[in-house]
Amino acid sequence: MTTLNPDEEALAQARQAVHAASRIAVLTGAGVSAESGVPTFRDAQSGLWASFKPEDLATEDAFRSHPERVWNWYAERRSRLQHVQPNAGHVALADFQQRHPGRLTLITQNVDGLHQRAGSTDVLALHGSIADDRWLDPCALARRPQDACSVTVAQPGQPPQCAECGNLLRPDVVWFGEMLPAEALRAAEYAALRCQVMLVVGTSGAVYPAAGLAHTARQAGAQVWVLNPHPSELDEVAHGFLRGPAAEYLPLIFGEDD
Ligand code: BV8
Repeated sequence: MTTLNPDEEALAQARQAVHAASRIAVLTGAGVSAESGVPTFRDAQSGLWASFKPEDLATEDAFRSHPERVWNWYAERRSRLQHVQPNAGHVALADFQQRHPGRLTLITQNVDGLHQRAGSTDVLALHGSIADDRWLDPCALARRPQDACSVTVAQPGQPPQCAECGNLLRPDVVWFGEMLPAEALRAAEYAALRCQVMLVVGTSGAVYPAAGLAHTARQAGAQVWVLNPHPSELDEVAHGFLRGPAAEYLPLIFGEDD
């Protein structure tokens, strides 16, 4: 009998727990996209953004005060995403979901769309999508609520603007201080309450209410695993730890039965 090293032991236990469960919840953060080459949310900002903290750019106030700065931060992140692919971790989750319909609920804090591009379905995207835009304000000239702005003029480096009322387009993400999409959050809370196993992957656990879902799962009796090469603020609710990279560990946990 070969003795497993602690990591192999933990991986075997996590794989066993996942394959024995009929209701699995997975909560991911920026770390699941790290091996696709997408800087994590709190990686030291580089280049133009070195002097800004993401939390100070990802707010409505920041956008209203410096629309170009915030718009261009998103433009740079969007252009980077044109050149990256989902990694083996994204694919392992998508393949498991396809092999076992209805067994795995994927909840993500990420806005990069890589889970969806890997083939995951019904992804609960708590913080929206960086690929989409929406109007900053209701149309100032609308006679009816459904009359949204339609005419946009786009100056390079500026957010597109309604030529008639001056409204700005903004990224369709959830900024700090903004409510999360109610339906996605409700479904995520439901999954956290009902799951038998929750895997928390690649998140520092600093942002709420998303991080609170791990507490909800733990309190509801689920077995909680944290997959993160580094300590996180959610270690306190974990039963087990997988101290490695998501792109390597997720295929080992969710891969085909031997
Ligand atoms: C809300 C979209 C109700 C934008 C994001 C004052 C007023 C209002 C609210 C608050 C307040 N004070 C606090 C709050 C709550 C606030 C909050 O939590 N603040 C924190 C900073 C304390 N939350 C909110 O504001 C939320 N809304 O509460 O509404 C409300 C409303 C009004 C008034 C009162 C209450 C909205 C939060 C959503 C913010 N938007 N993103 C954008 O992306 O531009 S959050 C942002 O952080 C990203 O979505 C990101 O996913 C998320 C969490 O970060 P992580 O994913 O964990 O990424 P991070 O870099 O931190 O960590 C990466 C991890 O990966 C690390 O642990 C690393 O070790 C690991 N890793 C690295 N490599 C790998 C790896 N893991 C595995 N494999 C690897 N290879």
